Amino acid sequence: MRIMGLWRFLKSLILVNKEVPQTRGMLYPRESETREVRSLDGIWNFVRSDQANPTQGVRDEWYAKELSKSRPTIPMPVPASYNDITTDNLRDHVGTVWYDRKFFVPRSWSKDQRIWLRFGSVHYEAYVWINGQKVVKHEMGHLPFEAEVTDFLNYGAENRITVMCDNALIQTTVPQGRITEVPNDGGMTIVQSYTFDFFNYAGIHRSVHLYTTPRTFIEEVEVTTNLSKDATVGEVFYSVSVNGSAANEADNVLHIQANLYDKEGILVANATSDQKLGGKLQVNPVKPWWPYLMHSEPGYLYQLEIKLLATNDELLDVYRLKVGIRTLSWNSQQFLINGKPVYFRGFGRHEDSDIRGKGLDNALMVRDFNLLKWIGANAYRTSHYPYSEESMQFADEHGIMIIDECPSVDTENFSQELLGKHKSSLEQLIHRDRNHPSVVMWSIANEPRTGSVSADSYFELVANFTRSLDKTRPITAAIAVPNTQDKAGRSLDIISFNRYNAWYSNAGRLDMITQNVIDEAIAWNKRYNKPIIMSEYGADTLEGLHMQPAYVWSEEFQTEVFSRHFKAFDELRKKGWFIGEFVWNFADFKTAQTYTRVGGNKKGVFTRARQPKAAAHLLRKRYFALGRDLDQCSFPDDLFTYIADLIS
Ligand code: GCB
Repeated sequence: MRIMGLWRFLKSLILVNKEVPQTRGMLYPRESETREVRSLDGIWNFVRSDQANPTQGVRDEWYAKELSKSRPTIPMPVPASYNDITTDNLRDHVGTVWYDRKFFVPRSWSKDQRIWLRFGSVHYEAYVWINGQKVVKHEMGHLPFEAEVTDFLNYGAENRITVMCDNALIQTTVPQGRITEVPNDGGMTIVQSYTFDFFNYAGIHRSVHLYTTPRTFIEEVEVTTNLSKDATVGEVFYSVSVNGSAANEADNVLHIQANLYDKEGILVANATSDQKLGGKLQVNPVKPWWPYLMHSEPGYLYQLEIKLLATNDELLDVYRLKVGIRTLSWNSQQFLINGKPVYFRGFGRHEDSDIRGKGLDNALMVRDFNLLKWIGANAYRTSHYPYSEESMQFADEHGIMIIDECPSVDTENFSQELLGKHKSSLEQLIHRDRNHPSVVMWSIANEPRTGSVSADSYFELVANFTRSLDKTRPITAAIAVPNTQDKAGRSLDIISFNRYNAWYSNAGRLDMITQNVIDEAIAWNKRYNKPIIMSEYGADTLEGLHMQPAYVWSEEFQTEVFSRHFKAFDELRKKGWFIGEFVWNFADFKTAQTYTRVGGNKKGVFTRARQPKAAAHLLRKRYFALGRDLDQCSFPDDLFTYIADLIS
């Protein structure tokens, strides 16, 4: 046993940099004059496998016919997590579940085009069949995947799609978990455990689309932007990849016509590509993309129209996407957008709500953005996994800055296989999100166990890999080990730390917050000479529980905890290298069952139903005060409640 342990330890020290599979395509499905999009969202049929026999459905080929022919099915909404839909213990199911539904493909789609099937995300692993034939397999929640299904479909006829989804997390999945078999009253049962603090919701979490492309089509568009020093001239660099036979014909020189339109739909720049299908558009005068409250017109987006043309100028394909023109830069003290230093004021969040779990919900998304703007936040971290593409587009539109986090949380037991998956999660994330102006930083992990020796080379490899994919954004990770033990910080550009003073340490001691926060931030900065963010702080709070003097779990306590942190942050801001404060959490959210959680994690500033707790009003005053002081924003009329004309 001890020899095995030693061997595992030694192996973890000699991690090597292996290639990871490269994502292709995956442009967000959009209609155009050359493309059609259909949604497969709705009510699907659902079967759970026997926990003790998770591969039975594959062996018995449940995908070969309708699921209802193999097992009784129940209705299941898509998109949604399946866990909280039923009244039985589906919530705690471990292993595989099955979905199917029928759909029609119009006869017109059979003509000279390609059909793609795209999932916004399935957690955690998905196997997909069309009419009984396997079309794609994908591992990793929260990220999209797609497959061409042109040759699998019946045109002008009915089709069947079957999905098997596996929620099991083990030591080499991202995130990690453990599956154990333990005795229960009925004999033995399978139990999923994990150390991270949110419920492992599973299922078809985001929309399922069928979309068409021409035979030769725009497969990828990559955009980067630049601004002149005086911010009057903007540049948009685009690079396009094309897929299809026309791309390989020697006498057919494909080219791109790129047109850029402003918000009013006026053409402000156009260009024809070079032979590599890339080029530059210049906008003069430009309206840069600014974060919310940093400018009177935040989130300014242009529309980039990409037209793929054949030699004879025949139009082959058209794809449009929104583009924000901005620059990012950073040094050992600051993070700057369009040359202006940024002070982040925001939240760690979760995709989580009652009943639908982590399922995409447009009503919830719009409500959340309304609350973010109401409270004066300018940023959030996608703790602890990539959020929906729809929410990324919304953040672009509203000027909310995003620290974009991959699904690596509480990472430990660093192995070669885990490293490969971790890198793949970042590759998929960056491929998906690289064109979003709202994405200003990559977070490569949350609370990894960076005290261990093997974390050193592991995070160096992960950070270098991330940099090799995108040099335009800085890299961070939210670290919780004491700075004296940490081994990952040297590989990052910006240090984020999570700490729960007066909660997990010195519970209830409001007098032990301010100085501890100041001391710890200074220590991180001294150790690494990099900008510092406090990426998590907070206190569980039961809405409606009031206690004076403040007592843990009460609304008064959360308010006081925030206020003591604000004091520390204001001290730290004077130092020049402290660049942001993020409350944990935006809203209450569900976790695994433990005696420290009452119906879930209650550190939300908003309840799970998205109503403010008392501390929300305090936080709102602070975020707007910071906005006015740092970015000259104005106050909303209702920020302060009239008390008496004795008080100004
Ligand atoms: C943390 C984690 C977060 C937890 C939070 C808490 O440090 O990053 O996922 O939810 O603490 O409330 O315990």
